[in-house]
Amino acid sequence: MNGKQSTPTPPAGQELKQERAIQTRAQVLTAAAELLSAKGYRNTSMQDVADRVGMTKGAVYFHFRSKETLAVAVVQHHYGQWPNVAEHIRASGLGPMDTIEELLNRATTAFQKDPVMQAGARLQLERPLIDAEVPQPYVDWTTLLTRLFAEAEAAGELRAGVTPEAAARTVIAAVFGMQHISDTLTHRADLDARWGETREILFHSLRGGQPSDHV
Ligand code: LUB
Repeated sequence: MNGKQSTPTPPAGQELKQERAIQTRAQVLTAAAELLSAKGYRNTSMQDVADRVGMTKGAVYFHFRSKETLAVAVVQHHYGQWPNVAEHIRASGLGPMDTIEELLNRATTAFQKDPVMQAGARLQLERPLIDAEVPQPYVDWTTLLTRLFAEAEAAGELRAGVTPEAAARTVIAAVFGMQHISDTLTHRADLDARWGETREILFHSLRGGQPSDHV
């Protein structure tokens, strides 16, 4: 900061209004994610979103100028939260490899409980239907995990001969495939069990160096 005040402080009333607008936008996003994850892109209308959130269609359009924009925002949000979650876990004192495991535990829980995560996954499968620039799938997660695996390597936690990039790509392939198969076959009812076995096999082959106190 250079000490120069670049944005004048808005009057209190205006701040409140902005705060409410942010909250409303988040409510619309959540309602849209619930509908999109359950019914898919084609069968969800802006009117459905408005009805679910108890607003007029015009009010929804004020926050998202099209269904395409809303779908893209849901997908962006589905990726956007994870770097912060990773940082939070890392800051809690876990080492890099344990951080990766915990991050994926949380992603698995999100696949079961978070409509934004579920909608994001569904929208990526439906991306040919969406006439907008939907973020490229897999790349954000691969970037995030590559960074964490590089830290694991530096800490001597990554098995010798495994590169951070290959580890990241392999983990994302496994986790994406695992949750997709679980969704297709059981609507993710068996996701905990499938993640448990995937995690054991993956991390057994990824962890290296001297045995740590990890159990
Ligand atoms: C993640 C999905 C669903 C990967 O990265 C992605 O694009 C993902 C949808 O494409 O899960 C696993 C964390």
